[in-house]
Amino acid sequence: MSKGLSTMQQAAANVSFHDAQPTPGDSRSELLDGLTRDQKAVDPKWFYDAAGSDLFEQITQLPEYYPTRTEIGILTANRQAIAERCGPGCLFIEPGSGSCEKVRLLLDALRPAAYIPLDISADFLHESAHRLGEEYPWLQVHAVCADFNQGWPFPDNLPAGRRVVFYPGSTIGNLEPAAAVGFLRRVRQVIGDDGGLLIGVDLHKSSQRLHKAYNDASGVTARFNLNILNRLNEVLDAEFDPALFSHRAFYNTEQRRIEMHLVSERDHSVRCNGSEIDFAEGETIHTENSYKYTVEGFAGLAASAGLSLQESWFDEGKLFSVHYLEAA
Ligand code: AVJ
Repeated sequence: MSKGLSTMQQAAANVSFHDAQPTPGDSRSELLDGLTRDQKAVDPKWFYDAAGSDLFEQITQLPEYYPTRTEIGILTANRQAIAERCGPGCLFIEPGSGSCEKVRLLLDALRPAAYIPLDISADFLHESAHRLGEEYPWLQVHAVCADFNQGWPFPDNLPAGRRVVFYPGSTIGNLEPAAAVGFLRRVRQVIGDDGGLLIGVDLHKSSQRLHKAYNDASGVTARFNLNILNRLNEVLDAEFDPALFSHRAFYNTEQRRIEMHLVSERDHSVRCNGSEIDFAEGETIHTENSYKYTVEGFAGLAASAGLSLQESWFDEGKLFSVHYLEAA
């Protein structure tokens, strides 16, 4: 295998696993760097340990959190039109594929030559790809364990076909606009001149609606946010006390992004990696941005990455959008 890929196991005839052995970044120094800035910050990727993934799953079921069910509705209602855009026999590539749930909504209409899920979590990827392969015996699944922020290593035994990248969930909203353009440029590289991108993007809307989606009445989002402190305690050998922080989420209308923060309830210092980090009362750790776009705004962003918007699908309330793009 090229590019350092090795085929690890063959679970079923139609499923193969490839391990790109992502180089572990220096997690400690990355986290410490964020926590020693003027505005303390932690990257939202740290939310997703086992407990955090479970809490996010609960978030997707909340009455206030409209994105997941709305996107599922859009994909389901428009699968025929989406499949026509992607074309039969494509290579359907999903970075950050997680549980491989949403692709199931499209597979029967899409009939891709292969599905290529990329995920950094090896165990989760193996299990999800294996289950998918069992449920869809006609489907070739080439699962790649990789950090798609470092590169998109593909196995060299892929069938021929146009490459279409699938990036649902408005995950792109976590990125600052400049980084989002960087991600889209990478996609443009991966799909070449004749491929496509199918992407889910949450839409700009009333602050009140957005506020409720990130401040649910049952407090699940608060628990999700606070759980990142447990992660810091593990990775940094630190002593953050979740009882001394509270959840804050608001819509920054100027930048059109939800910001999530953890607010220190009082002046205190936290032992962390052998030294102390000081918090003033009211000081925050910025844990997440979730950018919301207008169609025009997203089309402009994509255009600066060499991608042109071909078609968009919405729910009736225009809460969420799914877009199909091609090389400009
Ligand atoms: C997974 C990044 C799309 O921004 O809505 C949900 C994460 N954070 N509630 C989002 C999240 C708080 C979610 N994304």
